[in-house]
Amino acid sequence: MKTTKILIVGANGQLGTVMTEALQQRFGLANVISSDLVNKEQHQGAFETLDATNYDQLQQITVNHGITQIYHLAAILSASGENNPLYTWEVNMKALLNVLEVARKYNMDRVFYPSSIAVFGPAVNKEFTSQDSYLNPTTVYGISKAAGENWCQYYFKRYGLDVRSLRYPGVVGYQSMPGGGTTDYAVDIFHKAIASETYHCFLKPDTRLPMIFMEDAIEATLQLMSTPKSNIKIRTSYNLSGLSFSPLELSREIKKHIPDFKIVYEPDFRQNIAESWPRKINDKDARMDWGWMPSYSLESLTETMLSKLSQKLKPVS
Ligand code: NAD
Ligand code: AKB
Repeated sequence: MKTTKILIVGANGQLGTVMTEALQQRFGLANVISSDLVNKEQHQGAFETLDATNYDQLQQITVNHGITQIYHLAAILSASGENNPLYTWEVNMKALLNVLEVARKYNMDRVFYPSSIAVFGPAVNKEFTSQDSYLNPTTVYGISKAAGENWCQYYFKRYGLDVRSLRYPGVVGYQSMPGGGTTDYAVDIFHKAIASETYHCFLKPDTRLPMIFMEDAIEATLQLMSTPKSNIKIRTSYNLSGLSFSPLELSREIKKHIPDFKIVYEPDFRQNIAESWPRKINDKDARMDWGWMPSYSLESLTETMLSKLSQKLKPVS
């Protein structure tokens, strides 16, 4: 049996930072190679500088390290994507196709591709969006993720490549900062609350969105990737649910711990993006096929974010 050697593409990002550590713990430091556009020296173990839109670089790293699995996390997210639509399409699609091609050519065991709730648009039942809802995304990011999911299924059906994917909701974690998404407010708000600053929220108070705590997002990914192949019935991408809340509900929960916390609402272009997305996700297929069950509620997410961030951001005396 060959040793599992994992390449993480986009390892410096919000998810990559935490995913790298989780995979290193599970597979050993020597078997996980992190990569991104620049080396910020934030990871233990081997790091490779990689622009995933460059096939030759990706191939070289694959050969040099004998890579058997790729976790492809690099992307331009929803809000940043709207500032430069064609560049976003170019990065999101080219990088994915390079990953799929290199994985096919080198007969890799498995590939992980994160999709998003952004694949959904105005056509769905927003209150409980089911797996097979019609996809009519309104952002270039959502369009690229919907196309990406279909490419993953194509590589599975045509070449037998074992690509697995999750439609993550907005990820909330204390370990890293989010990068250019519409759900970023749900992390930023905690940083302001702890700094005793007013939070200027770019969404309206009642904008409820699907979210997931970082620990749950990582657990779901590891669970999906270790499930026997025969249990994976969906080869586009699995709906995944954690919890749902609005800025008003989150701010009320924060105020239970920090009564003086203040939030003001100044919606911008991200409001339209948020309004095009589901408010709650139905993930019954993930629960049925590989036993998914989230652990965090709004109460436990808020408590954990506040206590972990307070420890992390405490001034050194
Ligand atoms: P992020 O923006 O924080 O990180 C993305 C990383 O990709 C960055 O470190 C960036 O430098 C890197 N990158 C960009 N272009 C690259 C390129 N050409 N080559 C190599 N690296 C490149 O994103 P994230 O929040 O960590 O998200 C990871 C993945 O999960 C993305 O595919 C995203 O669409 C998906 N996702 C994230 C969320 C969320 O809430 N964080 C929700 C749904 C889906
Ligand atoms: C974003 O807001 O763009 C991401 C996502 C939900 O895909 N967090």
